[in-house]
Amino acid sequence: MSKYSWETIKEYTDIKFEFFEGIAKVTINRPEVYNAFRPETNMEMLDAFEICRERQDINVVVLTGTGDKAFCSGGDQKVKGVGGYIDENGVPRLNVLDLHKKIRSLPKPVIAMVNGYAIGGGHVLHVVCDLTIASDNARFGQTGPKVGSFDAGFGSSYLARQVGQKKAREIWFLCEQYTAEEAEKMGMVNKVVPLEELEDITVQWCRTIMKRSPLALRMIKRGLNAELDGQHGIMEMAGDATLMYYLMQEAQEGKNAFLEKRDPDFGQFPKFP
Ligand code: S0N
Repeated sequence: MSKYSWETIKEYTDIKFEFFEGIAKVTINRPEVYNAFRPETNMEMLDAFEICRERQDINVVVLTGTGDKAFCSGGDQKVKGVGGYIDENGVPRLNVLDLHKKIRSLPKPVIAMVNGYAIGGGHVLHVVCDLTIASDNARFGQTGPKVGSFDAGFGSSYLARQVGQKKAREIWFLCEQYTAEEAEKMGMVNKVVPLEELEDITVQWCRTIMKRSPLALRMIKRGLNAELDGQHGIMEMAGDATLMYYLMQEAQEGKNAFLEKRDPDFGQFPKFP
């Protein structure tokens, strides 16, 4: 039971989506399968993250799982079929990849609050979040090559940026589990705390982050992503540069001159060295 007054933002089947003092919390709510995701779970999370992007009163997002056993145990093996995870209409999907992109693109910080197993695709979910705070009972690991799957995308390349190439290969090749403390030492977890303090510390971190400049945080996230994301990362960073330019008088002058059918007077604006 949380001591914070989380208010439901929207009702879903597989997730809880709540709000408290500027923080949105997305909770995978399938404890019977250790919060494994099925296509519907990912569709709901995609919808929730889109709301996080749009809502002005949401500053930071926390991703977690219900209970004290698991953050997320990856793709639901019970609905895995030929070509992917089978949705309610019988269509095979790999739509957790869309969620990875969504989390990385979100112009707000996303914190994984890891409250137990972060395994397989569940491990990748914490990897793609901006920060990870883990309870001391958390366990981390990939299982793909053991259970017939793999993530050669962010789940390996971005993981390698966090823990180094050798460790990333070890994690994927051996499919062992690592303690929260080991994961912190490797550099893929920011902080390990007692389970009973996990939400408190996460809220504390959110409150600190919310005292910082949102636009500065946004640009830092973009820059750190761009370093790994190639043309796509540059495009997102360039998009934000355009956004900031549109906030300036210099950009307004161009538009106003067009609408007023005159030459723009760009000479009035400073050329910083
Ligand atoms: C988490 C583990 C280690 C916990 O072990 P423990 O404590 O012994 O508990 P269990 O008894 O095993 O589990 C408790 C109950 O939960 C069910 N359950 C657990 N995990 C899953 C799961 N992933 N799917 C369905 N059910 C699960 C158990 O069955 C049990 O329920 P009952 O008692 O009713 O049987 C351990 O559970 C474990 O190892 N779990 C499996 C971890 C795993 O292999 N996950 C899948 C890995 N693969 C992926 O995630 C796919 C990656 C992916 O999604 C992807 C990647 C790239 C591109 C696209 C995709 C994509 O597919 O979309």
